[in-house]
Amino acid sequence: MIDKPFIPVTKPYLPPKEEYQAYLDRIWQTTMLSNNGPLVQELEAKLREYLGVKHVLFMSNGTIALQLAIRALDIKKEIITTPFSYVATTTSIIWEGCTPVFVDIDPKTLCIDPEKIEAAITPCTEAIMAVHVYGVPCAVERIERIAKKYNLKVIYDAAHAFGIGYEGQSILNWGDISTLSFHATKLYHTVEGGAVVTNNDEIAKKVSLLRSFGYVGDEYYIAGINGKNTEFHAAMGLSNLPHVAEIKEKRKIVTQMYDEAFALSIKASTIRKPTMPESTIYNYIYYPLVFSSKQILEDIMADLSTQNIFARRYFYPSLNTLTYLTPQSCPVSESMSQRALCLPLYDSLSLETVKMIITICNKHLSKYYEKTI
Ligand code: T4K
Repeated sequence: MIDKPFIPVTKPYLPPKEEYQAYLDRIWQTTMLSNNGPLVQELEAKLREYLGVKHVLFMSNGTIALQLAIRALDIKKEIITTPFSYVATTTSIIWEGCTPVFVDIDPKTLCIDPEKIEAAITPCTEAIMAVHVYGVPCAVERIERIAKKYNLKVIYDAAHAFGIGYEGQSILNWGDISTLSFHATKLYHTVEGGAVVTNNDEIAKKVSLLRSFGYVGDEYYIAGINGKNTEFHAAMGLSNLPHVAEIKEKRKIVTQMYDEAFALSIKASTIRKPTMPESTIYNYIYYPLVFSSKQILEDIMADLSTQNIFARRYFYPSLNTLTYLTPQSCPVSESMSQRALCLPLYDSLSLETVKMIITICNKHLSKYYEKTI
């Protein structure tokens, strides 16, 4: 047992208890606990305004949001998707009875490579499900052009893209649907939770029905499911929302410390950070580094763990290699997933700990740096 504080890759923000309690008092007054209660409605209204989008449908998690997105768009066959993501991106496609067709990623952004999408389109392709991985915006304009040309639907898994701005507006305004995750490990959370975001009234109406068993009153319209979330989760979301700016600011400070400390290694190409368009307003959700070899990553992870510090291999393995799928080749993603590591990043992470993480990383990086000069 190591006698050192446990430093995980992330730690949830918790709001001042009295702010959460004030919302709980309202639940005790109304005794509405679930089924689209007043706090869920208030949260959805505040999120619409905060995110600058037309419809936000609060869900029980980000995975059901992806599944309902697929259902609402009536997709049944092939979905072109990225292999570099959390496993839920792929499993949601499988759970909806569709086939994931993997297109390799752009080594610079780590998002789906738009240059490779057209070659993967078949008569069975119905949609593109891309991920703004680590909050890095996908090549949305090019994806839109391809989707128009081949009459495909576009779903953005925006689980990491809460509050991301691109070209002067929310990144969530692209595609037919974007989905969010409000899981405890996210920058903004509702303990468990997620959302479907769309600017299309018809889609919003259908998702709303699908989320709640497919009926309203005595009218049963479609075969829905239970994707609802509760008043308690909405209360956490309402309590956390006013603190997002301060959470982001603290994460930004840590990010800048890492950036400065690793500048030399980035220059020497011992490590790389995913690049994003200049117009991006970032949310500081992750601090990913891509090392020049798997060995450096493993050495650093092992050394950090001796100090009870746990960086995480988001995202490993590359999803095209999942054993329950028909093998498909995506060499860039396979290589990146061997070498990508997220360092601890959260608002309450002490700057002393950040310095320790930097010292450990640089001890290893300098060895490789010396070898290259
Ligand atoms: N699409 C994408 C691109 C996603 O990244 C995700 C989820 C989804 C879709 C699906 O959304 P959800 O259905 O989950 O809403 C985590 C999260 O469970 C998952 O939400 C997230 N992405 C994924 C990237 O990461 P793990 O396996 O890394 O979580 P875990 O439990 O190991 O937590 C990491 C560290 O955080 C722990 O070492 C300690 C700390 N922690 C965690 C929790 C849950 C806390 O301090 N408190 C906590 O309550 O998956």
